[in-house]
Amino acid sequence: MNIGIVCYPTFGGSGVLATELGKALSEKGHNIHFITYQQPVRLGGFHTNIFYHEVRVPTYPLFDYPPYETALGSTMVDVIMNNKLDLLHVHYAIPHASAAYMARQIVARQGIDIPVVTTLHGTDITLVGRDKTYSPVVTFSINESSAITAVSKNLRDETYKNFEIEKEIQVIYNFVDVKRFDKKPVTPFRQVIAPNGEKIIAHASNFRPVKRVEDVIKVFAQIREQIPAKLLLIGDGPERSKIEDLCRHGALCEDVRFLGRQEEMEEILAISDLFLLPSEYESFGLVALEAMAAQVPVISTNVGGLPEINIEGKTGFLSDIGNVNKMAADSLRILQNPSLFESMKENALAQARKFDIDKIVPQYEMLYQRVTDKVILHQ
Ligand code: GMT
Repeated sequence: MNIGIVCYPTFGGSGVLATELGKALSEKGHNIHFITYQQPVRLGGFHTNIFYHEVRVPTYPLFDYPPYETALGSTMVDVIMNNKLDLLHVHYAIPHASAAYMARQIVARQGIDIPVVTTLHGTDITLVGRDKTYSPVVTFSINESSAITAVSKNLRDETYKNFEIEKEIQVIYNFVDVKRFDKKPVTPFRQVIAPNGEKIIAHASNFRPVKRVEDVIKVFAQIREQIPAKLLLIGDGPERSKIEDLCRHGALCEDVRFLGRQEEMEEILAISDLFLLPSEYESFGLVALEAMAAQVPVISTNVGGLPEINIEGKTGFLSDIGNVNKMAADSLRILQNPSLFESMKENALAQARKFDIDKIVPQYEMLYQRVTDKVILHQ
């Protein structure tokens, strides 16, 4: 099939998922056309049947706000017409679903019917989309999609609760390529980070308030009071300088490393002993699944889709939002108990396997067959 994938090209979970999906589909023989404003970060390398179409947004002195949605819709039309696309799969509703609606109407005038699959990822529904500035357009464009998917049951339910959705929302969970995370820890790397055999705790996010990175620091401070430990902070975003201040005040600087945005998560997770995700909300928590695939137990909150991924007492522990004392106690329980640690590592990997790329990508292919009426034949 010729598939157009529209996504944010950045380090956010929706862009990562969309890019990994495109790569997996291309390996199965589909032609994938990414339509976005920058090369997606996880794309890398050369792939014979992956194409990248950049959305250019020319500026003009009149525009205080350059009209990205118009530029995106026009690029979609161009790609549909010139590459005989069979369908458009848009990740993150805003503004991708409404731009796809517009493109679909335009090509319909030329006698082309292009199905649109919209995948809801989280903040497009729970934070941004619910705002009344966006909600009528989000509701309309979701309802106009040929098929709608959500990345967890929780996100599906939140969408039904907050929007008047007239269609079925299918849950297709996010996935991870378990093979990619099957790395042996690189001893010299571990020694640089933890020269005296300290435990290594990791957190990765876009450092937005919803991630509650402050709680990561609070939990880490309590862990470090009890055992030698190092904290790796991966990612960047608006809260970063506040977090740096917090580390300085708590005299934690020596034991906290800010690694910035990283593409090779598997290398960092391979040397990590525990992953912290104390978010106020996660529709899924893709990064927690990646940690589990690397056999790293997860300490998370119990919000959103997280309980569907992180299983209490098996793959890690879950706490109420802000309960840093429990998160620290649970972390120590795992780090100080070798047999619990080993069993959680195994359980984490077993749980990640349930969300393996090989199990989830065919679910998208089946959906594509349904909306296009085309049968996919793999050699
Ligand atoms: O976490 C973010 O703020 C980024 C956001 C995105 O759209 O890139 O992530 C959302 O989608 C991810 C992929 O489906 C999910 O794993 C994240 O849980 C979700 N984030 C939130 O719900 C806050």
